Amino acid sequence: EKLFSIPLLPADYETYGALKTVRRLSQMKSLYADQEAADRLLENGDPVIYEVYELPHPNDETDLLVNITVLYPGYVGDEPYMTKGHFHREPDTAEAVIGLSGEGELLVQNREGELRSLKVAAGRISYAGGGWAHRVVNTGSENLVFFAVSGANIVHDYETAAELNFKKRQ
Ligand code: PAN
Ligand code: ZN
Repeated sequence: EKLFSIPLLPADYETYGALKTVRRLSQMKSLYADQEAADRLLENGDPVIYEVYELPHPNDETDLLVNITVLYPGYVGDEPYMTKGHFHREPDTAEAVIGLSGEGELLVQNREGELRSLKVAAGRISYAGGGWAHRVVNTGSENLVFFAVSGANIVHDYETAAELNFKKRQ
């Protein structure tokens, strides 16, 4: 359905048929700097780092992707929990992140290697134009919940972004 109005809450998204993707540490371990700390965490289970709620949508250039992400608080060594991070490939279009609760940073890096950090908090919009790989880091002690909107025809390029190794600098 191309007309809807629902609350910007994970539970309402699920009721509306959102696909929920759960990202655990084991699925993104290599992205963290401290591999020994990651191994120690994995000995005691496999913590959920974040969950993405994606409404069903046509992969159409005339539509929008309107995801909610719940990024949990925590650390791998001294590095806060973060999303995997990606570029948008074909087309390399922008993304806006709107904070719903909690606090953190939108880390972005371009293909020239320039690294920038934009604040994410409730009631704020952070905007990354095309050409910026983007990842969100939870620097607080509560869930960081954010809404992200981009064109619906993007393809996520995780591989190139993983090579950047863009990190929260302490
Ligand atoms: C966001 C992200 C979401 C999860 O909706 O997809 O926060 O992060 P990763 O996709 O990097 O695992 C977005 O940027 N969409 O394009
Ligand atoms: Zn994106």
